Amino acid sequence: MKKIILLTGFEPFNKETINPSWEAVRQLDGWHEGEFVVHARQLPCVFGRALKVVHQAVEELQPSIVIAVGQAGGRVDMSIERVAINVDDAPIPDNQQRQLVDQPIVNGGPAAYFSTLPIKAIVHELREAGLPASVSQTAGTFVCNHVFYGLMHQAHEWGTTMRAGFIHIPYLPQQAAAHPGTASMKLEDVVEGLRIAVRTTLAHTVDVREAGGLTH
Ligand code: PCA
Repeated sequence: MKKIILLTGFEPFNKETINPSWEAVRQLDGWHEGEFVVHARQLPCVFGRALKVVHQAVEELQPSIVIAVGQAGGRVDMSIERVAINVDDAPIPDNQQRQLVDQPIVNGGPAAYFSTLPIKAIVHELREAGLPASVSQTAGTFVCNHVFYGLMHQAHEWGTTMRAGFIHIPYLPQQAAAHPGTASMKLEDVVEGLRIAVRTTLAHTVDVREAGGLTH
């Protein structure tokens, strides 16, 4: 039996008609890499429900690795998230018109969880491949951070060896055309970047030591 890598992407939100995260991960559904096979799942952009879909997929598939992916319009590169924080503070309503403010994701849960992906190695390999990438110090406080935190909490509670993390990606060029001045990445580059992220995760159980922080 093949081991499973779960990739998730989101449905469109905030008046967009497309979400590059789902467009990219769906292209990798069924991709075999050595003893691993990728399963892609779409998440609703809805607090609570998105996490439910993730929890169910993890229970059902028992993946070795989970990489959740989301759109971050305005970001300039593939942002490999370092940390998920235990708060929902939505700047806009979710797709069910709910706007949670300053609510813990898990009551009494730890303030934060770190990604267990080799984030520095992924940034290194993406840059080597000519793709823009950086470590990100915040996944925001909207549905993406919500899913990231809930996923890491699930991994922690279960005490599994499952490794998990989150990658934010920029707009597609067609979206950026409607938001002048914002950066974009072509879908095929994002798909290739995610392949690199998966391969790098498989190759590195321990992260590389390389500077990736910020002064502010
Ligand atoms: N991006 C949003 C939620 C869904 C998505 O693709 C976020 O960054 O929270």
